[in-house]
Amino acid sequence: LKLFGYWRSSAAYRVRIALALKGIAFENIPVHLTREGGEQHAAAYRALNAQGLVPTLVDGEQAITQSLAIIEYLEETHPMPPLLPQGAAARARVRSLALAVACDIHPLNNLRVLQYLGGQFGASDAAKGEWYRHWLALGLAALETRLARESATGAFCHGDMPTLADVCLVPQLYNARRYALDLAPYPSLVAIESRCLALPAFAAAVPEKQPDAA
Ligand SMILES: N[C@@H](CCC(=O)N[C@@H](CS)C(=O)NCC(=O)O)C(=O)O
Repeated sequence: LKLFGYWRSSAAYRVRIALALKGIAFENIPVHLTREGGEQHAAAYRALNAQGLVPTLVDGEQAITQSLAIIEYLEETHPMPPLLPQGAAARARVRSLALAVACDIHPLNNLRVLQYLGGQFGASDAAKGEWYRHWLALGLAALETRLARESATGAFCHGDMPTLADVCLVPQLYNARRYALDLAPYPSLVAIESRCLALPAFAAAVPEKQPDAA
């Protein structure tokens, strides 16, 4: 397996956590997102990933894009340990928490969105930071409400084993720290994050431990 990613990409970070939790060996192939305008835009990479985004997982002849599709592929090809719980309602809850991060927080704060805000609308770095923290705070507040009030929450987002929801939450909180969001309003999220990061699989996947970390 080859993972095309970038140390600070939170979508790639999700996949690294899933690979580590499942104990799957892989080759890490860095795609630098800012050097020379961004290697993700090069024709050779776009041949693998038409969107020009990381991550891409290559398994033999298959190139799989979209971090959640990659993780569901890993779940189906390497079921143990599972990242989705048993039961339709429980699986829907975990996917709903994961998608709240992956569909409603992350895309608004992606590099290309921030670059467009600056290039097209003249947004300053300070304005881009405000934008970033606005969407992040809105999304994290809803997650905090859910995780605090729903009885299915355990030591992790769902019960006492890490799931796809934790795999998405932890990289998003990394981004929150990077953009200096005050995390005090999200005690449930921070407690779950610290339990995750105490596990070797999560610890091994952190951006600073990757070979391409600047
Ligand atoms: N929904 C996609 C998002 C992928 C994505 O946006 N990746 C970011 C890094 S976290 C990226 O490649 N950005 C490059 C750019 O914006 O030019 C996924 O989950 O894989």
